[in-house]
Amino acid sequence: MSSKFVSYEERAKRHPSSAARSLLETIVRKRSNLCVSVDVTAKADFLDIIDVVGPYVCLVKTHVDIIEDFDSSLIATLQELSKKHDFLIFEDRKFADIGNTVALQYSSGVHKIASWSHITNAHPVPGPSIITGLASVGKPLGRGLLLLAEMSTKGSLAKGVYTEEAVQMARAHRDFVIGFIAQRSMNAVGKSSTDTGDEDDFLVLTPGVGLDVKGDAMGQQYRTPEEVLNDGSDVIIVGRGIYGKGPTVDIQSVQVQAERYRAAGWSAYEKRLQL
Ligand code: S5P
Repeated sequence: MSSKFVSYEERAKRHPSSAARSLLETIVRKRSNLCVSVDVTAKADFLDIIDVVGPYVCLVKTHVDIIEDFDSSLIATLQELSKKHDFLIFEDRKFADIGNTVALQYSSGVHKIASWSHITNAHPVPGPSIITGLASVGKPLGRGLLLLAEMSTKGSLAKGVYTEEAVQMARAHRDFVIGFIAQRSMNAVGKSSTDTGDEDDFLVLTPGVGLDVKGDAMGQQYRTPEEVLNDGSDVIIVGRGIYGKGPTVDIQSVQVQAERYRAAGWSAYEKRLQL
């Protein structure tokens, strides 16, 4: 029986983008479609969590601008951990400015994101120039970009025509845009059922994933790995569900939760191949 979903392995073989292929190959090698979002403010916690979740993830998502004691040694250690545990790095920078400004924010400043982050993301709100600005820095380095086509929060404005336009922008820049932050597959968005054009294979990375709670006090909304995989998501992004909500990090529990979410994401993937 052939599934309506194609396996990661098959997609890795034929994906035109090397950044997308790298992520798909990592997913297959590690049997993990889990991305852990490490949103903590102390460098020591940040690196401890990554060292512990490393074996269970295909991707580590960062917000480097929230780290209080950031210095360049943090990036060097992050890169060592990425090699040690075989995962890629995604700085969740959510660029949203004119092309010239985002190119500078991506390449320069304290964080020099393009030099170490395999994948980053941008809001499509400024229009296609945000892609050309970021591509001028990221493409020569073999980086990949995700557009925020939808968000996980209550009352998000990223819907309807906005989402459709984001997908059209991505189709026009397939050489750099590898996919979306979204809640479902975007491949068919804006296409009629009789469309015989190019088959898209955009990756979909989905935040707002939790097994125990449905939301937080600030508008976040959670769905289960199975729900998002069945809607066509490829990678689950999990933050507090893994590293907890308390002021201190319980590193043993982080390991248990990372394996729990890895297993949940992978079994949801294996189930959908039967659909
Ligand atoms: O729509 C979105 C897009 C993103 S990238 N909703 C999100 O929650 N995110 C990010 O995913 C958010 O910035 C945070 O880093 C992570 C979710 O964290 P959690 O603790 O709620 O799992």
